Amino acid sequence: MKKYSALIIITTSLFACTNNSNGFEKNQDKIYEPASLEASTPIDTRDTITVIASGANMSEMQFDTKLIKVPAQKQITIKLVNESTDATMPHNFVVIKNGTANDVGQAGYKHLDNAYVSPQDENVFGHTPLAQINETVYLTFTTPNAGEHQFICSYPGHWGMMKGSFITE
Ligand SMILES: [Cu+2]
Repeated sequence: MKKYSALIIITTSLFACTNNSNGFEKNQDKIYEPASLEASTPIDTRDTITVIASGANMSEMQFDTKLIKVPAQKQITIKLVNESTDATMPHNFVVIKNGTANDVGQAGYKHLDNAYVSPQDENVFGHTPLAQINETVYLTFTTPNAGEHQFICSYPGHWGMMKGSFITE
């Protein structure tokens, strides 16, 4: 019986490590598999990966994934659904060079007219418009070269929590 309890504790702490302290119980990797993608085509396009943003406030806000894995140099569509329940929680989805979240967020701060992304930002591969609550927005773009990139929500104050790995291979 004692052994059994110890095992549960170990399992629980492993789980806590991989899920941060933010309670991402809905969090799941999104790995490109042609059969699993929606055939729906918002802008005359191909493969769509749906990402859901949720949370009623700054401590709950989250994407439903921390890892998106897609082919390199392929045109795909990201469908961002904003399921946040409070009007102060607009979100976007921005694909950026690895490690540039703060730079992109700071640079975008003044650019409400461009979904809080600086139009000239060389760290940005692509971004959706801002999605207000209950809105869905799309990004159709050609994925970057093979490597490890990131995605964030660049809405002011969000990119620290709303981010994940965007792997192309
Ligand atoms: Cu956000």
